[in-house]
Amino acid sequence: MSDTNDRLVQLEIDVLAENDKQAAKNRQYFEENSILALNLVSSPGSGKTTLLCETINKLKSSLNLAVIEGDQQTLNDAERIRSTGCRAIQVNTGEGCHLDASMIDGACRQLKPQPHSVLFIENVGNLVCPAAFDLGEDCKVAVLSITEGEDKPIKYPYMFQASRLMILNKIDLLPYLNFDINKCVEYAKRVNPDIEVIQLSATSSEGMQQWCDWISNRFKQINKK
Ligand SMILES: Nc1nc2c(ncn2[C@@H]2O[C@H](COP(=O)(O)OP(=O)(O)O)[C@@H](O)[C@H]2O)c(=O)[nH]1
Ligand SMILES: [Mg+2]
Ligand SMILES: [Zn+2]
Repeated sequence: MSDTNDRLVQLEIDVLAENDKQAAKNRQYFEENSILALNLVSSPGSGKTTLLCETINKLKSSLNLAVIEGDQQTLNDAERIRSTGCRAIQVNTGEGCHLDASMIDGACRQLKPQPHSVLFIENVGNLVCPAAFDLGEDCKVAVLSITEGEDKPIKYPYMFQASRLMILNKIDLLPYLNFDINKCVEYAKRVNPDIEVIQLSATSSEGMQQWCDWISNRFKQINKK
């Protein structure tokens, strides 16, 4: 490898090590306050914000919720979330293509999620580097919409390895597409045998109850500790 490549690799290692230190602090803060932080990762347009709005509408009467929205530009998604009545803060990453742990630290200082609450983090749409950046979350949730094709878990394996749950969204469109759900689940399990899978449609509501139950169960588990 050339000197330049060596330096680039070292820089990447340093950046990730620095991020991991802040992520550990975030995780401690979340644990001490019994905050369930879920990091939603996906490509742009898989339906994360739509899913969050529907999820908030279903859970807001039973759980305390807040959202950190990550996008390169615009305040659109935070405004969509706020229209549900839920507190939300937008983080714009500019040229950056992922959220990092210090951005979450800064956002939490402003947002002040309440103890015993669920904090959803919508990451920047990108199936690549958000996999490498720990935010201190309880877990990553990969949202894959069926319009993207069933091969994404093997094309972007790190994201699906890093996620506890894969949501297959937009199943209302199944009649119009050649999407092989069994194959997609098999690919996801090939890269992560422990990955859980929920099929749903954020727009038709099918499967939404299973997802809401999944959140409530995780919330109960972290509150038992
Ligand atoms: N048919 C269908 N469309 C959906 C569903 N969920 C989201 N969408 C649409 O997908 C597009 C992108 O959604 P958005 O929530 O902005 O995705 P994000 O970029 O991941 O936050 C919008 O036009 C949504 O209406 C779904 O379950 N079914
Ligand atoms: Mg969005
Ligand atoms: Zn990135």
